[in-house]
Amino acid sequence: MVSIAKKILQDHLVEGKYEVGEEIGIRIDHTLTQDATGTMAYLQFEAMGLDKVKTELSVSIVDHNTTQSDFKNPDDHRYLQSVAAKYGIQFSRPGNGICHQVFLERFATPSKTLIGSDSHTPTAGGMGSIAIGAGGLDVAVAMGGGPFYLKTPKIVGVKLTGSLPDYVAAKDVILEVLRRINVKGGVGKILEYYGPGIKTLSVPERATITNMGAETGATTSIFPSDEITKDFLKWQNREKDWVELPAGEDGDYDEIIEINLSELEPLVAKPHSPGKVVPLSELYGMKVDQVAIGSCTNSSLKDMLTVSALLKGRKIHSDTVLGISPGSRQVLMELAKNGTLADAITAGARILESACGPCIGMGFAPKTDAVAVRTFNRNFFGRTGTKSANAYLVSPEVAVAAAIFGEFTDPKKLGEYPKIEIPKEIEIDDSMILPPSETPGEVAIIRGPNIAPLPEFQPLQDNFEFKVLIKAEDDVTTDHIMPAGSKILPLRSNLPEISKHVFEQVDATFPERALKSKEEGGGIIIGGENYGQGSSREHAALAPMYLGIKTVLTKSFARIHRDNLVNFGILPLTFKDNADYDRINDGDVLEIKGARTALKENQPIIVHNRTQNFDVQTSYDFSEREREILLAGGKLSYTVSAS
Ligand code: MIC
Ligand code: SF4
Repeated sequence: MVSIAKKILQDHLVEGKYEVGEEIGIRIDHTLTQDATGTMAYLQFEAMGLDKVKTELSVSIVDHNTTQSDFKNPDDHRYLQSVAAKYGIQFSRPGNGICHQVFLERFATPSKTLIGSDSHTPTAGGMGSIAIGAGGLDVAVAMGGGPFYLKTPKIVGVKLTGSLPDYVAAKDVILEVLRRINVKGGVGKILEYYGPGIKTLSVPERATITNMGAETGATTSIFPSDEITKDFLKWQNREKDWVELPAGEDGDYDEIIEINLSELEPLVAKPHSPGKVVPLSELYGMKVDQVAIGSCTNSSLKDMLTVSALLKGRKIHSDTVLGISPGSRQVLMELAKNGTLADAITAGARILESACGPCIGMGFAPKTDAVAVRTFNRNFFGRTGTKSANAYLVSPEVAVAAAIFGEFTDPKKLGEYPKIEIPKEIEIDDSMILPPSETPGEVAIIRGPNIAPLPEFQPLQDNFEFKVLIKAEDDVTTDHIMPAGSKILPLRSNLPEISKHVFEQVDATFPERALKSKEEGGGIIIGGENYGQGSSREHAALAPMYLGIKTVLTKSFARIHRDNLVNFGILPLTFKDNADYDRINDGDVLEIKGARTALKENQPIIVHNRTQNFDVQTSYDFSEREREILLAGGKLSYTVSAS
């Protein structure tokens, strides 16, 4: 047998040889965008000049920018709605829910390939799709019928045995994976779950695990498609979408991780990394100021019913605030209809919109120096919207206990673990998902003043002379490079404006210094290990490009960010000898001679430090296609000129 992941990838192979580490091109069946990355993706799709998407299914979901403190968010929504109507895309309106939850409920299909302009696209892996997060431009190209390129990943089998004890949740499974392999351990790999333990997990629980698998740096994560998947699809009135994908066996994998579910205990990821996992018991007694429950990781009906059942008949602690965002309108509607929403409200929960909300700093920011306990997947520095806050990631069960007792404590104190009955039948109402127009020729694209045109892309220069503008440490996230939050996220369709916030949390003078050196030839960023981990936001490449950044030289890159840099014509190079990282200083002037020739001939690029007069040997692992993209000045120029 072969693993599920390998089978789906091979079935979709259109270019290259399936060999670990080699670049392959795969056919993409489904695409997903959310609004914060979607506006840029659709501007790029428009620039390709096509009449219609060429995928089986493309979905545009509005869930990130829903604060609407002025015209910017609603302008973007109208733009996205008009684009969807015109180009054959399903449009999930604001209020309908978080992209991954909505996609899982209404669209995800076993054995299909999906790419999404959001790093948590692997949520659909809980349904047996190969679901990969990518930059918006890659999604735009896939909508145009182009393949998606990736390095053939290793397939790691995650063997689950046993069953989860009471008060231990799916979230603890993925926290355990992170405890073992940390935030880089999944790079170049797909995590495929198998073993008898999977039969104890529902589709939403599987999706919690595949969703947060993104935090390991993995290409994606996937579960088999079995009777449990079939029942979920039936429940969603989509039984026809079911395809069986039998679980793999020990011999199918390049590596194996074994987890006995029965031995797990509640875990917590401490600030500021999802990889800083410790047993909850280590934190018992620590005061908790804020609890937020929701996000694409933990907002399914099962999660929400558990939360309501635990809150029932209790009141939250007077020093702790609690916010709950149900993952979708479908979930919210069920809670409202069966009355369990009232249990949460009575307990003192603030019910937030079915959207990303606090997960991406869009409202519900915690107080100064807060301990914020969240069921989310990321606790990067500054992401809550309050710089001094410390965010801890936990399961919904642990979150409720913290809200009730005002401190980290054993959730068993809440009494017997509630037995959750999921309603046999739920109301399926897709009226907030608008199908594309039947007369697309008549649809005009609506562009408000917040939608700025795309910048011009120049072919790669041969010679560079640039200043080191910042020396970043290990594990710098895209939230460091291009922060989100309620002030900055609305600027996603306006590059000149959003670029004023690059590296704001780390060094607020960066944009100004970068623009100055742009006039003198441009800048270079020096980075540590795993540079650009986290989000798929291509703005973390586009905005630095706009500020004149030509090259990023690091110890290593996170996958999506590296691809985004290539897509926008910024050279991502790595040190041949990491010791050179220490020799370069902020402000040094570096130069590269003959970059075009080197790339054309697939020869190494040497970076000369002019200030200190030494050479830095660098490496790259670009495929021929990527070298051509870089030479053309980015993927858009490359794609448009190729078509
Ligand atoms: C995130 O969780 O960081 C986001 C916001 O959903 C991002 C996408 C974005 O920055 O728009 C992601 O995960 O890719
Ligand atoms: Fe939205 Fe948070 Fe999920 Fe990103 S991680 S898609 S911001 S809920």
